[in-house]
Amino acid sequence: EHIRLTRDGAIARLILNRPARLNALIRPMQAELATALDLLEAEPPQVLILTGEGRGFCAGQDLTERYPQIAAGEAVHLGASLTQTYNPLIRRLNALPCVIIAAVNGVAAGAGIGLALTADIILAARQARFLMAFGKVGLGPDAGVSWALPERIGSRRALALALTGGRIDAQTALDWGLVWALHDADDLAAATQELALALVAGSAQAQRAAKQLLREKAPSLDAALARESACQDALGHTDFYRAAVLAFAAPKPAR
Ligand code: LHQ
Repeated sequence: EHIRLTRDGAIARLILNRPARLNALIRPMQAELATALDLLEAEPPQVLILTGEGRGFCAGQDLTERYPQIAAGEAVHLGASLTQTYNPLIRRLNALPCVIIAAVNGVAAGAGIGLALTADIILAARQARFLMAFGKVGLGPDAGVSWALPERIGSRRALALALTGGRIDAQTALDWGLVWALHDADDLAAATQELALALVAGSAQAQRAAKQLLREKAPSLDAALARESACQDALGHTDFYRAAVLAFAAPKPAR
């Protein structure tokens, strides 16, 4: 099994598990990811942790997969591969209502960056690297990277990285706002778990609303204000909000 999906209460973990190839993506792995997404969609956790087994996060598309075809002089159809496998995967991860934390334990290259960018919060090991490997193999950015990377680090930095096939280290990723926090490799799993636990102590509905409001930018201030009002109206009816107000504002018993 190239993908492991585990659950611990409201926290789910999706682990890329092909460590000998730095979790490079092959077809059976894509199929397993699709099955994992079926389960996550049917019963969404409050928090999903996305991480890689071994010393890599995800080295992107497995470059050996199409070797036989290319060596035999046959045509390869990357567009079909994207529309049939990568695009649905990225779309489905983005559409999950839960908070997604990516724990980038090592190198993220090519489509591996696209996977990390589906997360709401990215934590990384100090030795993690983000490598725009697409250019090196003569391809353009895919797996949502052309949309999500400029949104995180700005269009000029994203373009320069894409043009040079450049890599940034974890510290630069932190400085550029791609990553929320860095941890020593040995501490990353524990720090991720700690963040996940802090999140599940919060209101799932409020987190869902924050995701909706912030990930899809409203076209105007008025549209944003209208969306905020609608969300807040719904959240005002939740037990979480009512209990928090009661706990905060109840008159203190006289001493
Ligand atoms: C790999 C890979 C790999 C196979 C490491 N494939 N074996 C999407 C959809 C549709 C079509 C096409 O494209 C895309 C988008 C993409 O993702 S394109 C980008 C594809 N990825 C890359 O070009 C990255 C290629 N890998 C590397 O440049 C290096 O391996 C990095 C910089 C990631 C890691 O370097 P090192 O830390 O020095 O590790 P390593 O190179 O020794 O890798 C360990 C093993 O993993 C090694 O195998 P070996 O048998 O020698 O131990 C690598 O061959 C294998 N591996 N990435 N993408």
